Amino acid sequence: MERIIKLNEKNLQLLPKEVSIPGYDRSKIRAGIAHIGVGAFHRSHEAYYTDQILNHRGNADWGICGMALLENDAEMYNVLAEQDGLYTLMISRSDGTRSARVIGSIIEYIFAPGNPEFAIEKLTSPDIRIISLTITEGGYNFSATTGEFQMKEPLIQWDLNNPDNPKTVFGYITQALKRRKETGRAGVTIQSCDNIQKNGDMLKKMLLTYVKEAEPGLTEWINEKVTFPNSMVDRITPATTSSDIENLQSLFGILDSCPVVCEPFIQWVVEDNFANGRPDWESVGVHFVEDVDPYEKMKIRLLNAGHSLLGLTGALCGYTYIHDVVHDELFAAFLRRFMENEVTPVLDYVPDIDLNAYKESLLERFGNSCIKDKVARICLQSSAKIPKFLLPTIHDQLEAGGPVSCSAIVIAAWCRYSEGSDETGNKYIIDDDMKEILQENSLLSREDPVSFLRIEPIFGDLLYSKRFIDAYVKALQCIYQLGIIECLKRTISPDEFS
Ligand code: CS2
Repeated sequence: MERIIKLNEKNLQLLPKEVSIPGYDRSKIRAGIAHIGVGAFHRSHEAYYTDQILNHRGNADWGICGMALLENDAEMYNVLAEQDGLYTLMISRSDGTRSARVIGSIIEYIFAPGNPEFAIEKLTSPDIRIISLTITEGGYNFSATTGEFQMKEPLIQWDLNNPDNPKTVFGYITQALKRRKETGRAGVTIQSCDNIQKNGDMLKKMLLTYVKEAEPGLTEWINEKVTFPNSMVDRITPATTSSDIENLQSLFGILDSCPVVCEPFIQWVVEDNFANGRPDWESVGVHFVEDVDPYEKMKIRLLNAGHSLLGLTGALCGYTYIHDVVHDELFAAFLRRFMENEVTPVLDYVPDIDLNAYKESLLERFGNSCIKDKVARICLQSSAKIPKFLLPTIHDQLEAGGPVSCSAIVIAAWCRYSEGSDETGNKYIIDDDMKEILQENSLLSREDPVSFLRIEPIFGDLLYSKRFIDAYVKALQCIYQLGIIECLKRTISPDEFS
């Protein structure tokens, strides 16, 4: 591209014709949604759906005000501010074709640590009718084993003592709801968009526990005026790299410092339970249903757990990209076996979904080499992911007397992964809030094979299931002695696995 255009409002009309740009006048859009956690996933998913509906008449009240609560979101804030909230979404298909669309739905952006009062006031504003969140699986602050809110966490304690200068989502939202109640404002919907089963119910439970301690008088008002729809969200969205930024320049002539690359597939299944109106997202393909549970269960236990399976086992062989892992027939066969034998039997009936086609589509989606999704992204924060993605399947199978051997291999691979180097000795960084204990217990496992399972906040009482321990120890010994490839081979041809 000869001509490079810097992305901002004033330059929108100068962009090449093949780049879609907002078809609406952004100056006429008001924010009706405050979104906390403006990472790549929000920008490929909810912000994209919302950008589409803003092109339809009658939705001008449903722009997004992005909100960053974490100090390390400052860079993203500065870039988005410089680009007037605009960024490019580059959809990469597996045949190598890409399309670029400038998303205009984020019309305001607030960096809360710089001015918490301003952020609280925004969340209190009557214009804001939906507060949505992508704060990652770890952001909900519940114990993996008890499911209870962790009141003793230092940041939660900080918020309890500094209600006007909070740091966590619980502190911010509580303060805003309190002010809404005091000023007689209407209710609001709080919409979780994270990969947690019954994410809305979970969020409600966590928030009410916090509120009981921080503002007990608010509980009733929340029960009456605030809804927490459950939802299943889906679109594979890798972290943006510098080569994505370069590709956008060379292919489309756009200079954008915070583009997002994602797959073509997108899905959002939401419980239609909104306290104070919502955009007509159904007109752009969002699926509203009465009960999201079977959809979430299917997605989290097949897609997300499938991802972790590929990431943790693939990392041991030194793979960098998820597509390379799944293009290896052995890993693909292992994934199919896990989905078929261990996950499918404990799923519920999912209306309107052909489960076999869904599972095959996952292999295709994981295999998209053009999105360059990294093993490292999948493995990060496994301590927050595995308890939500995989442990429920193991527990259900143990209760049903069904197979757990593939799941045990994934946990054993996670233990071996946590040593911090792959099977050829290459070191990598373990990006996990629990990395010290993970690494310590994984190294101890060479002597005491169940040491990793002793991490009680993750595994709870799994340590007391003899059937699981047997499968796990067998898998771990096999990985230690013969390596992950041999371990998978023996699982795929069980006769050889004695
Ligand atoms: C991934 C998800 O974080 C992970 O481990 O499984 O980010 C996954 O890509 C998305 O949930 C897809 O919708």
